[in-house]
Order: sequence, then structure tokens, then C-alpha cells
Amino acid sequence: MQKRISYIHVKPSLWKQFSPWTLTLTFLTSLATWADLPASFDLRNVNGTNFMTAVKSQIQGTCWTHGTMAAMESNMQVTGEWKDNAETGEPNLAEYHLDWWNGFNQFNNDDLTPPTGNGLEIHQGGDYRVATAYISRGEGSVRDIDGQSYYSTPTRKASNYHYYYPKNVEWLVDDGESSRNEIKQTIMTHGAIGTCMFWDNSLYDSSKDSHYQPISDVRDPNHSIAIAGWDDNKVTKSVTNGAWLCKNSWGSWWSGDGYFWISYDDKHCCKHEQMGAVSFQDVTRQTYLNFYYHDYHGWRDTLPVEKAMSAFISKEDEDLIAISFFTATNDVDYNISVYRQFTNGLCNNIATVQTGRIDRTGLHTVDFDTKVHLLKDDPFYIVLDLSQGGQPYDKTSEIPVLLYTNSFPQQDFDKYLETLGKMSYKRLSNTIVTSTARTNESFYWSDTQWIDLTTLDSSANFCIKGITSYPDWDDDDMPNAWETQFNLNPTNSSDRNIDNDMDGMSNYEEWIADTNPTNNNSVLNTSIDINAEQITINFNSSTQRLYRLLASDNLISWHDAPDCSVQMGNGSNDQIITSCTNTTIPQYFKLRAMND
Ligand SMILES: [Ca+2]
Ligand SMILES: [Ca+2]
Ligand SMILES: [Ca+2]
Ligand SMILES: [Ca+2]
Repeated sequence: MQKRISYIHVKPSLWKQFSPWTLTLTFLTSLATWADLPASFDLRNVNGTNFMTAVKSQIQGTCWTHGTMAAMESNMQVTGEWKDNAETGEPNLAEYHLDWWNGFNQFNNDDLTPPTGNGLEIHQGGDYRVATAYISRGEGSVRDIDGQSYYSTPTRKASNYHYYYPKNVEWLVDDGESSRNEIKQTIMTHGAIGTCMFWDNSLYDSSKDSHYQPISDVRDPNHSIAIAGWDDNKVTKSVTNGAWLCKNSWGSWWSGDGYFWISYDDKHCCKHEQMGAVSFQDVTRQTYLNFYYHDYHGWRDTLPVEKAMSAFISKEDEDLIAISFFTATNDVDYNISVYRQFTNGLCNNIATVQTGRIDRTGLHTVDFDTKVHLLKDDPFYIVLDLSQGGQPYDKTSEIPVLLYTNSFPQQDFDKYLETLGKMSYKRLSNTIVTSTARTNESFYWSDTQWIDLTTLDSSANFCIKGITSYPDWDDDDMPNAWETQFNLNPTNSSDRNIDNDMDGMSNYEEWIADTNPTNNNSVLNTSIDINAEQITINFNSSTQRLYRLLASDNLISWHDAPDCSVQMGNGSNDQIITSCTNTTIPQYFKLRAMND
């Protein structure tokens, strides 16, 4: 279900006069517009606000799940998305749900029949592309309280899980000062980013809390961490100063506070193309209906063609509202077309077109301006035209893994592998993961016709995903099911702004507030109680809605009312209390009900 917002004003007769309050809002985006980047920056203290979550302590080779969630959690600290969804405490996502259900391991791979037995060893590594494949399928991320379990398998999905989905995952690379500045800017705007390194005790200088692997060292990355800031003057073992501040997952006691530094000159940190600097952005509470895809393992390789197509069949009545895809390079113009027919090798009966430009390599979710209404069993064909870089696709492939464990942090890595009965790091790092494709799923355009991708590689599928919501056929923002329930017309939008039961709220407003549009006793009612210390807004709420109290002294700019955060409705007589008091300047409040 899409988030929709309605402003429901406290009745004018209840507006009261109060003095302004002192409200300190820290918006990181204001920092990000600085022309000059600061010489040092630490997300743990941005003008007194901490945008990093607690340091975790990983079990076995799950560093990459911790690097991923550290970045996603930090993004929600910056945007406020976690709080805006009435979640409690700091953002906390389930690393081990990703560990178990990423689909690349011997425990589960949906592309195998049966789905067990081959691929990565469970708990023994993965990387950001593995994490992004899992996320882009809509399988995660789930909250810590939903699916965090290392020793026993967490339930794969449940109706009470809350899913958090990064609409964009960007891959950056530091190949000079300007790109390094871009990475810094990205950290300031979007929070911590995932990175990688080759951990070896000999490369770590405990006296300076810093790591440096020279370019000449040939060893591949074996550990994942998250970058939380930088210091241009930090002294490391490299000849030039400057280092990234990194959050590790070896406990908050490790190195004093769980954080350490990696030199700007390090071989892999911010340099490795797939794992060096991965930014998980626009993390949102995910309430889509279905994800349609054939690329279960996401981006494994790139085909040098511009135009690709994926064919799907709708599972139920629904609306196609967005697609996700990968771009394999920066600065790509895209053209998405959705068709309803594919006959004689050509697409026809076009349903929608969406065009735009993507700045950076990575996963991108594009919302449609015009959604596509689908009936159960309707075929639909998504054509994606990318101006450059080729088309990312999934195929049976070798997976490099970020693996280092802290179980024996003082122990040499090879010795650690011996304890697991492994021959060498190299053997573990070269694991083939099987992908499966069928004919009539993915096609590429060759001069004058569409060619089935399986003719090139029998395991290959393009990375094109269709994303749907509950159907709203007349585009009046009230879903079919709700309109039908209350005898409204799901194929006529003129009932949107009508007030059928004449209770002062339009049918659409009743949908937003989850009240009954055919009963004038069912309406969002508010009242206000004032005393010297606080103001209480009383209202009747729905357990299916979130509520936010906003305040203003001029009716133009609105802020969260002091000491108030978004809260879930309790389903009956509810209240929000604010500390805003006194009577010299007028204060206005409005209660916002949110359908989420
Ligand atoms: Ca409708
Ligand atoms: Ca309607
Ligand atoms: Ca009404
Ligand atoms: Ca009503």
C-alpha cells in the first residue's frame, strides 16, 4: 500500500494561543550543501546528534551482513524513517535474516530443486551484491525483533514483519580527489556506507587505531565494515595522511569503542569496484504487494546491449507502480516501457512509459507517473532501454566473499580456516552459485527483433523487477477493496471528494483516517486539553494508521510538535501529548493521519 497523507486540522475553534518553543532540528542535508567539505567528519556527532547505531558483535563470517545493516540503519537515522514509522528505539535490522535467506547458500537457493545443498556455506560470507539481491527481491531487510536469529533459522516471512527497503543502492569508487569528495558528500547526505578491506593483524597499527594495506599487496578483501566519517589529517602507516573512520562489528570493546581508521591509500577501502563504497539510500518502510522478477541472484554480469525485456504474468488484481533495475555505469539515461502484448516477436499495446537519468552505478527503483492496472493472469512486458553501460543480468556465477571472522581475532586467518577444515582462503572464495532461467522470461533486442536470453546462457535473466500495489483502478487513491466494502465505485473517481455521510470528511479523507464513509458517527474527531505543563490532543484512532502532531505559529511552516513523535493508533480513544505551552504567540496544531 502506498503511503498517503492527509492533513486534518484541529478545528479552528480549538486553536489556542501559546508562546513559541525552542526546537532544535538537526537536518544533515543542510550540512551536505556546504561548498567546502570539512577536514573531518563523524556521523556519531553531527552538531551533537548521533547518526550511527550501536556497534554489533558478529558471529562467524557475517561481517558483510553487519556492514550492510550498519549503512541502512544509519540512513534511517539521517532521514528519520524509522521513527516516522513509529518504531521504537534506534533503527535495528536483522543481520542474520539476511545471513540465512540471501539465497546464495547451501541452506537456501530458490533457483535449485530442491533449494538446498549448493553454494556458499551458511554463516561464511557474502558481499554487497548478495545483500542487494536479497533486498531487491523484497525479502528484507526485516527488523531485529522480526528475524534476528543466528543459531536457528528465522522465519522467512510473516505478515507482522516490517520490511525496510533502500530504493537506491549506489556503488562509488575513489579514483581521485573529486570522487573521494563525492563519497564524503554521500556519507553526509545518506549516512554510513559499506566498504571492504583485507584484514590482517600485520596491517593494523593498534597504536594509531588504523589499518593500511599497500596497493602492492595482492590479497583480496576478506572483511566488511561501514564508513562513518573521515579525518584528512589522520596519521596512518601510509606516507600520506588521511583516513576513513570505520564501524567494525567485533563488539564495542574492540579497539576501545568498536571503531577504527583505514587509510585513504588503502588498497580496497573505497577502491574496490564491487565492495569498496556502497551507499544504501532512501530506505523506506516497504509495503508493496508483489515483486516480479526472474533474476533471483541479482546483478552477476553485464551484457553489452542497450535494450532488454522481461515477461511476467500477474498473480492477482494489482497495479504495477514501479520497477527496479541496475545500472552498470554512471550517467545512464533510461527509458522504461510497459506493454500488454508480445506477439510475433514484437511488443505492442503500450501501457506506460517512464524516462529519466541515473547518476550512479547501482540498484534503482523508479516510480511510475502512470501506473499500469493489471488483472489476475494478465501478461505484462517491461522493456528497459539503458543509454550506456549495458544490461546487468543474473547467471550461474562465482561469488567472491567477505568472510573474516572475529571469533579468534588474534589468530592468523589461514589457521582459522584450518579449524573449519578448509584448505585455504582461496578455495572458500571461489564458490559457484547456480542460477536458473527458463525460456520466454528475458529477451534482448538485436537490430530488428527480440532474442531469448537463454540462447546466450541457459542460466541467464535480466535484472528487471516489476513492483506492484493493491489495485486502485480509477486512480482516486482509494483502493478497489475499500471502495467495494463501502459501496463506492472502484471504476469512477468522482466519489473521491464527495462526503457521502455528510460528516465533514470526504470519502477520501475517511479512507486516510480509516473511518466509515457511510456512517456520520464514524469520523476523525479531535479535542484539546490544555494545562500549564502540556497540551493533550485527544482523537479516535485506527490500529492501521500512523499519527503525527504538527505545530505552527504562522499556519505556513509546520514542525513536529515538541516532544512528539509519530505513533501507531491504538484503535480507540487515543492521545498525543506535547510540551508546547504558554500564551503569548498563537500556536496551531494539526493532526496528520497516515496510511502506511
Ligand atoms: Ca479507487
Ligand atoms: Ca472510486
Ligand atoms: Ca464522510
Ligand atoms: Ca464517516
